[in-house]
Amino acid sequence: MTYEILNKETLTGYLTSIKTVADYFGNESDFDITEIGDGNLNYVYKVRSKADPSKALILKQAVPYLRMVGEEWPLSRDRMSFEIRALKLYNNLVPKFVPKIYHADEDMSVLVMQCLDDHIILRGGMTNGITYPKVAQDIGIFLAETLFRTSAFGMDSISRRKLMSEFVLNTELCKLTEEFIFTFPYMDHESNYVNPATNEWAKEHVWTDSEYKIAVLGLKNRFLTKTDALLHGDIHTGSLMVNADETFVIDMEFALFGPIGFDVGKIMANFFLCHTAHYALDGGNKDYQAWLLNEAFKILDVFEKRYKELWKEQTDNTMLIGGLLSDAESESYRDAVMLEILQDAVGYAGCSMARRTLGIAGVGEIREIENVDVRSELEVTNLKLSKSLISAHKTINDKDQFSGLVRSFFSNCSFEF
Ligand code: ADP
Ligand code: SR1
Ligand code: MG
Repeated sequence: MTYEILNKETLTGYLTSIKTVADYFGNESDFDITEIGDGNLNYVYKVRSKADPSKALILKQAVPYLRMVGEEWPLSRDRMSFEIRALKLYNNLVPKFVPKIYHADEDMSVLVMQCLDDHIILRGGMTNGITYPKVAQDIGIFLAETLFRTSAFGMDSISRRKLMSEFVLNTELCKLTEEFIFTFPYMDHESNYVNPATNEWAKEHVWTDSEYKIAVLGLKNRFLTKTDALLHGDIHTGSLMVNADETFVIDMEFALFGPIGFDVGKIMANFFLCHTAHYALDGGNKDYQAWLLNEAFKILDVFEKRYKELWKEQTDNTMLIGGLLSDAESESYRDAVMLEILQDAVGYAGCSMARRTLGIAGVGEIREIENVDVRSELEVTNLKLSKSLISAHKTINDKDQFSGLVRSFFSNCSFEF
């Protein structure tokens, strides 16, 4: 089918022509259709059967521009092909953590998938101070399974190179990350967010701090050149849909082969950002803030434990074959690889703190605070944490040091809002 941008009027015709969708809806074609996209890039429609409202599906379509800016910012809709490929792969690797696919159409840049009707975006829940008992465990397992099983320790060489070839041309979204996470926030760039007091602080402590900027460039270089595993590429609390029992990962259009620590650090940073926001959101609810930090570090614990288990189970792979290393050698080599991931995670968490503060795409729990002075105090706090993480990342030797750094940073923060 030739590409066309769908709308509420044309959606029904498109959907009813797809057999899996028609079967799902029992050939009913009278729908309630709502555009629910709150993301930065695409259009997302919830399509519900009027005859049986318990039946609903999601249709996501990429348009040839960046939604958050508009048609004046062209962006290839190829991004949907990478989301489709990654979601198909995740449906094989970790089906319980991702939506089922009903239809995938690369020509139309469309994905029709399971509607997570009983789930909400984790960022919204965390902004409202809700705890989710399973979320850290689920994220840790999701990360370990997807990252290990697409790494050179979890795949044979030929299958892995074929898989890499399916993602290598996700050029435009990789470029967005290169610019919006690793470049623009560290300079006085026209695309940056504006809050005068925050920008004043950034001028003095970020944009003119050579050591910091060069350390960020080191992390950018690793992002560009290190192909540890297939990353989600945009895993933050807005890409997770949750309830008390289940965690789903969505929105994998940024998928690329890159350094494992990027995904691990990015999601952890989003818990730190929310921790900062809570100083203002509910006057510093210490119990909730403690939950946020505990969960962030639980993600890391669960990830590391499961990753090591998978390593032990998988004896022959691209990197290691039986007989190459003794058990003791294997363990010490594995510990060295895990340490590299940890140090990367610390550094990339630092980059995420800065990009969500100074870059165009912020986080709602802070950007939506109306009082600009309060907001600025929180933003400066996030920048200070970013600087600490980035300057320390290569010296962190274990998870406790990482946790100690973040916990002592926050325990020295006090605000009077
Ligand atoms: P974008 O790529 O533009 O960032 P997302 O994939 O993040 O778009 O989707 C935007 C919003 O649509 C999400 O924040 C969520 O509210 C909703 N959404 C996306 N996928 C689903 C789904 N499978 N079930 C229910 N809601 C969804
Ligand atoms: C212009 S950058 C937009 C951002 O939104 C996506 O969710 C990614 O995080 C990207 O960096
Ligand atoms: Mg997206």
